[in-house]
Amino acid sequence: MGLALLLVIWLITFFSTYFFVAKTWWLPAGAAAAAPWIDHQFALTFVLMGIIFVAAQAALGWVVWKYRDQGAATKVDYSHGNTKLELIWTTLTAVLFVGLNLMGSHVWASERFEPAHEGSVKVEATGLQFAWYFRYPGMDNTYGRTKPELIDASAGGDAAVGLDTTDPAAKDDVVSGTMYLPVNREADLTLRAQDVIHSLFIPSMRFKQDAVPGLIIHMHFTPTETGDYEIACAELCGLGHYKMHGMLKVVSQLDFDKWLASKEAEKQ
Ligand SMILES: [Cu+2]
Repeated sequence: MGLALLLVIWLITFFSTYFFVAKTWWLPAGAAAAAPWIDHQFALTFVLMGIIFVAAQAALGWVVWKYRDQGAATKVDYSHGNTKLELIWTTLTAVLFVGLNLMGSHVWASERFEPAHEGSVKVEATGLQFAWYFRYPGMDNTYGRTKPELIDASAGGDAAVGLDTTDPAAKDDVVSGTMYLPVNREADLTLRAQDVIHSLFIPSMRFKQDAVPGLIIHMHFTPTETGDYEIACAELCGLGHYKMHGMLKVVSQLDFDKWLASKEAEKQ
């Protein structure tokens, strides 16, 4: 029985680890400026935790087998354990945990707490059940006023975000169901949510941030390769959560300008 348990524990461990080593379900290739940093941090965390996980499970299997019932009717005695060993592994875990957090905090904070660079392109992402809308401030680079009472999700477009068209700053605002961004230019993102918490997840951009009702959250990232990238909602936000899918099209500056101009023309 002890041997059978050892085999089961080891088999589950090695079988499940295999998929991570073989990268069966891995992230798509990174296409943002911060992707190499984030991937490095991600890989480092994974390798360290993987080694610890495999070692701990291997040891568990071995202990289960070594201390199996061997039929001897000796009395079991209580052991407190080993204080020195407990201190060592608790300290090591704390050092590892705090260390990894400190290493990653720079990348994390630089996208959130530092403002976007001059010349970045402004985009506002609004999450609602169950779609993403993206708003561009237009020529004046100023977002027009929005009002909750003007929100009409079923109408889509301007009404979906509750744009107040009487505001002069709103005249040139462009609302789109697809996110367009020029390549190699920083995107200055503003995240909003209308109903419940959503999470804007663009795996190729290594971007994931919650959108919370009542909060305006700023973040920025720089796409470095043109192409079409999937957007998902990474927060279980209701029955239609699975279909809260969008697309990000990273295009040249010229194509971006053309697209924005055509959307402006549509509004006139
Ligand atoms: Cu959602």
